[in-house]
Amino acid sequence: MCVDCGCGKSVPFGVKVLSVLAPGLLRSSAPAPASAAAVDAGVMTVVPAPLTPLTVQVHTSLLAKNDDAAGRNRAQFVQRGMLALNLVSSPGAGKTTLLSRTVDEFGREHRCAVVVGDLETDNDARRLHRPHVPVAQITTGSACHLDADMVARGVGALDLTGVRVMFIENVGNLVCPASFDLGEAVRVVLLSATEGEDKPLKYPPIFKSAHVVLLTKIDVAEVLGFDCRAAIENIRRVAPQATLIPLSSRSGEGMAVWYDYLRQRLLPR
Ligand SMILES: Nc1nc2c(ncn2[C@@H]2O[C@H](COP(=O)(O)OP(=O)(O)OP(=O)(O)O)[C@@H](O)[C@H]2O)c(=O)[nH]1
Ligand SMILES: [Mg+2]
Repeated sequence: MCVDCGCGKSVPFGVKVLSVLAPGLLRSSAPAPASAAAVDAGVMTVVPAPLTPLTVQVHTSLLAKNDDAAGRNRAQFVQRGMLALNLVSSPGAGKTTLLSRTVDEFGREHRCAVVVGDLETDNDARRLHRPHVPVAQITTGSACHLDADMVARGVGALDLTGVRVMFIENVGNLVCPASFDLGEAVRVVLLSATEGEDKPLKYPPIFKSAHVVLLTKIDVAEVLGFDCRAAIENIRRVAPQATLIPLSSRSGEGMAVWYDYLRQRLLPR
């Protein structure tokens, strides 16, 4: 978790909007105040004994603050009649490719918007931007996950007129995003054929928190020697609660099942 890997502190982040109405508009957030963890770090160095209880306390308050913001996001999504999904995976599992195809196909039927997080660059926002798709890129600087406050800033920068589905592409990371509720209704975890069948066993918290697991890049599974059956068994063992959809954003196999899943979860207007 973040407090163990050292990322659990407030960091400055940026929001860049790519939308129909305001292409290229840049909004930078004010730097966040230094966190209690950073201030306390010196004390912990001098007196190492209380380090463990103090760390737990910081973690708890960090997540409690995030949960409050996530609750506000969730209420706003429901009030606006928007289905919000948080897409999580290791780097390169195919989140942006999946969303590009989804906004081109499903997005013609139901208006979609995207908030996408990366440490640096607006590459993914540019890949996702279409005249009919408002997109905000969050650059987290050093944070290896999105938090609910970042999402609120990104969503707040978009023109949400007519939007039925809000996709949130999280920073590529199978560990820390598991702890951060963003206010989504559906958490989507991607496992790609290029990663190996054992990842659900090695990174169980994120899979246990999933409503749906997408087994991606199945078009290249055979050539890679990726054992889809073993991967599916591992997903089912760790995440029996999740809907499992094997698909390929490249060949299109399984995409119709994904769109059906989205359709069934749309909020009434
Ligand atoms: N063969 C194949 N390649 C895919 C598929 N989906 C994505 N890719 C490729 O996988 C690479 C990474 O895809 P992205 O969509 O950028 O992955 P991502 O999860 O958004 O990556 P980050 O945002 O950096 O975490 C790209 O070269 C894609 O072309 C797929 O279904 N099949
Ligand atoms: Mg991406």
